[in-house]
Amino acid sequence: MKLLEGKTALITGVANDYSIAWGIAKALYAHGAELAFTYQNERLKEKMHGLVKQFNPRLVTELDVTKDEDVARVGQEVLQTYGQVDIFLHSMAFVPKEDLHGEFAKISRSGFALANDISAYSLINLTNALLPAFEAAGGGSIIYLTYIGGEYAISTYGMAGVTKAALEISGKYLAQSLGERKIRVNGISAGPIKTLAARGIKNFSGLQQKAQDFMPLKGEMTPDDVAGTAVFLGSDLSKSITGEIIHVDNGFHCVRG
Ligand code: 0WD
Repeated sequence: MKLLEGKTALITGVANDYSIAWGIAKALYAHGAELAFTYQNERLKEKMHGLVKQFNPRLVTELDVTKDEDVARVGQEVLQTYGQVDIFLHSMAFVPKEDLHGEFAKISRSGFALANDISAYSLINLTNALLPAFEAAGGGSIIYLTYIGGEYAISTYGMAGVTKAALEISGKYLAQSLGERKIRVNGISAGPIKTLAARGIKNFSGLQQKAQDFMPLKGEMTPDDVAGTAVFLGSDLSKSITGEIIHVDNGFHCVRG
């Protein structure tokens, strides 16, 4: 039996077919989920429609999480199109370059606010917009992507780590407040994976190599390596797990050299 048969998943954060969200979308679909997609802006519209055609999605819609009207509209569109939602994948992040690469003490007020708005607050406001659709399903599973730089200071990750700490604790408070409605909220803390967002991080290859040297399980990680955990968290196999963060990082989190 397919683990996600009869479930509908909203996938955010596909920028291209290197995105972690893309690897997860493929796996959710293979396990029987029906998919809906968002893309960040008009510029990506045509490319996204071409990319996701293979999943026959009924909804492919624009979503800039800094716009309240986009967030509210997506919640309504999901409910109108599918009548419910069972899985929401949050796979988005942004930090202005100057606040990612500069000296940490020099992070700007506006950069701090924007980075947290896009990377962390979006989990809260999108969840809120999707509540009617989750309620129609009688519960569901929210899955977000995070990184160990939210737990420890990792050089070159800086402000992005601050947003991950905010995202992770937001996930736990959401888990607490939505538990009665059978909505679960869990994070996947992924190891370094070469994507568009990763390329924005200074010396990402160096960081990736350093992590790989320490990882108990060897080898470069890909989105497909993360996808199985998303299938598990989206499925009823994990029905008693919420407020959790699973490290899918070849074991990097458990070693200190
Ligand atoms: O090593 C990595 N790649 C890791 C990534 C390790 C651990 C965690 N993560 C996290 C990221 O922080 C992010 O939360 O995984 C998530 C997905 O990241 P990704 O797959 O590495 O990156 P990417 O393919 O670039 O997708 C992120 C997307 C954006 O792409 P851009 O073009 O900015 O690189 O986030 C989306 C956008 O599609 N995004 C937005 N979506 C809606 N509204 C917005 C926005 N304002 N800003 C960015």
